[in-house]
This record gives sequence, C-alpha cells and structure tokens, in this order.
Amino acid sequence: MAKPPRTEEGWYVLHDFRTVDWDAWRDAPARERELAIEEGVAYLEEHERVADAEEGASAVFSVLGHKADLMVVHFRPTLDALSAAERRFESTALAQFTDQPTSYVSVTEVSDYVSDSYFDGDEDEVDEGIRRYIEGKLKPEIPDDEYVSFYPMNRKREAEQNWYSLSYEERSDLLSGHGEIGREYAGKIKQVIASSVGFDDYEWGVTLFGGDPADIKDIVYEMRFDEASAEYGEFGPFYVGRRFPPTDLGAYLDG
Ligand code: 76R
Repeated sequence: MAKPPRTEEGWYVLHDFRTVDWDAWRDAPARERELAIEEGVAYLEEHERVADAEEGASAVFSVLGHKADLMVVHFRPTLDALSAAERRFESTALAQFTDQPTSYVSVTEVSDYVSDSYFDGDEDEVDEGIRRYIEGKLKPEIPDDEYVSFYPMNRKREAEQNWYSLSYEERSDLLSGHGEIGREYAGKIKQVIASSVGFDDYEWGVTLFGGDPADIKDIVYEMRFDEASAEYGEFGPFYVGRRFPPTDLGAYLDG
C-alpha cells in the first residue's frame, strides 16, 4: 500500500447554493418582499459576524448562470455548527422564495506534503512562517469584494493513472510542481482546498478568490497543463460569482 499523507483538519465548510423563484418574487406583495429582505440581511449579517459560533467565517455571493443565484459559504469549527447555520436559513422569510439546487460539504485540510516537521510535532523545527501558512489554510479568511470560483474535484483512480497507487514521494513531487505554479499567482489568487472524502461526491472542494476573474481562468488553465492536474485531475461542475455585502441583498433581488 502506498503511504497516505498525514493530514490536519481545520474548519468544516458548507457551500450552500440557492436559486431564487423569480416569478414568486415578482408576484409577492411588497411587504412580504420587504420582510424577506430584512430577514435575509439579518441572517447574513449575523453569520458574517459569526454570532452563532466561537469562530469561523461566512459570506454571500451572487452566482452567474442557471446553476444557482446565490452561494452562501460558511466555515465553522464543527459539522454541527454548519448544520445549524443551514437550518437557521430555512426559518427566514427569504427561504420560502428559494430552493437549494445543490450544496457541498468539506473540511479544510493541510497535508504533510507541505511540511514534514510540522507533522512530526517537532515544535522547535517549525518555522513561524510555515505555522502561519498552515493556520491560514485551516482557518481561512474570505476576501471582501472579490470574484469566486467553486468546483469539486478528484484525483484519478484509473488503471493507467491512479493517484492513490503512486508512492508518497511521487505525489509529493507532483504537488511541489503544482505549488510552484500556484505561487506565481501570489497576491492575485487565494485558494481554499477542503477535503470532502467521506462527506460529499468528490474528494476536494476548491474555492478560488480573485479580484480579476481572468486570473481565476488563467490559474485553472495553467494548472491543466501541469502533471498533477493534466494526468490526475478530474473536475466537477464550476460555479462563478461575486461576493456582495449583505446590505446589498435587496438591490440584488429587486435588481
Ligand atoms: O509544495 C508546495 O508548495 C505545494 C503546496 C500545495 C499542496 C500540497 C498547494 C499549493 N496545493 C496543494 C494541494 Mn493546491 N490547488 C488546487 C487547485 O484547478 C486545478 O487544476 C486544481 C485546483 C488550485 C487552483 C490550487 C492552487 N491542491 C492541493 C490538493 C490536495 C492534493 C492531495 O492532498 O492529494 C488539491 C486538490 C489542490 C488543488 N495550490 C497551491 C494552489 C496554489 C495557488 C498553491 C500555491 C500557493 C499556496 O500554497 O497558497
């Protein structure tokens, strides 16, 4: 058996996608729409403040295209807190105008491909920079006012290309080449990699943030040519959107 990487988990993540029933929205009396907006804004503000848990982060995004209209992303220390956040939305007057076409559950993860000494528990050997880097991966901040792309992905498990039967060293080499490309996008793209093994239909959920949507396209495209993705990447559906402040919910709905 090839050696699995050691991993550390951080916050659990829910990507909660919603479509708006635009016909029902247009037909609803003004006071019902106002109440829905008021409760929707209150829900989003409360969750962005993380009033419901000890720590975490939340944000709302408008999504382009037919797959969804809104994506609400929650990071929380436990799966239970995520479940509570999801259920609480259902009790708002906004929820009756929405459906949940899809969702994604995962947990932020760092593996020992990044740093052996961190995982060896060798406190003195771990560079402060590495420690901060790992903490930032496990407990990510969500950038304001940026474009987002979310997609689930797998590493292939096929006869000719099987990530899971490569040796640890081979996987580690491939991911360090992958990391080199990634670092060319420093300052332009922030990525959150969360494992969904055992939780959802793919193996990872990838959330990319960038001020310029073309940078999101460029990093995904460039990585397609890199062996870790070219040979072993398998991708699910993509969702693209933009973060907005909760107070803009009314403007979004009444657009
Ligand atoms: O040695 C190193 O520096 C590598 C650090 C690193 C690891 C271990 C790293 C760096 N990633 C790692 C693991 Mn990544 N990443 C993706 C995607 O679209 C695609 O083709 C893939 C989607 C992007 C865009 C991206 C970006 N990465 C992983 C894993 C887990 C693999 C496993 O454990 O088997 C996946 C699924 C994955 C996918 N990666 C980086 C980036 C960027 C921008 C970096 C460098 C910057 C940084 O480290 O923050």
